[in-house]
Amino acid sequence: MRGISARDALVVVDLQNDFCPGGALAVADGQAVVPLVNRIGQAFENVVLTQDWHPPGHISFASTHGRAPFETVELAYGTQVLWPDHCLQGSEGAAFHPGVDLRGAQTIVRKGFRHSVDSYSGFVEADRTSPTGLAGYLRERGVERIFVAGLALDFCVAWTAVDGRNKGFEVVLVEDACRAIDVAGSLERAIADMEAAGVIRTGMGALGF
Ligand code: VGL
Ligand code: ZN
Repeated sequence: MRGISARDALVVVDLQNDFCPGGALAVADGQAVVPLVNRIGQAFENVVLTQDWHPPGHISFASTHGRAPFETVELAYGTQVLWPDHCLQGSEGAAFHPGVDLRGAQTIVRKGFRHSVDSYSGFVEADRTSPTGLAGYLRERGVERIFVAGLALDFCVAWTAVDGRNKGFEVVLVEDACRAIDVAGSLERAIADMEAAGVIRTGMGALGF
């Protein structure tokens, strides 16, 4: 693998309080990713953060449908897993984990901000047609390859990685700098989807971090 240069970007996915222990949609051991991502970030000239950012009553919230978290509903754009209310715009839960030290990060891409469309992916919303602008941003800045890490491996990280491939980027998953939710086979499916899309799976050690 070629060395990291200005043609690379680190995409840090959803390192937010609500995805860490004590948060509304806590990912087991999620906080463990924070120091790892801080370390990786130092090697990159280009760092981008994604931030899950939902309005009250968002369509992905179980409470919106009077259902229980982790059930699913069929929406116009397909099957939607229902989540506890999380990452409410402007809330403490939506803030980045206080340990995140990526002061040099250049852009924060917010997603899931439209009431009726979720967005796991940092590139394209769940309707699979509405772009967030991230691909254009990266391309215009000369980025050809992205490294992806963060939370949760089987949802927002995986969808971001696969869509990165769909948008024509080389994609490297730093797998040990991620943690998964793992509900109803989601982790196994996410790994298979990333493999099929040509995402390169590797870890901190192999990359020299
Ligand atoms: C995520 C479920 C709902 C994630 C976001 O960041 O993986 N998962 N919203
Ligand atoms: Zn969400």
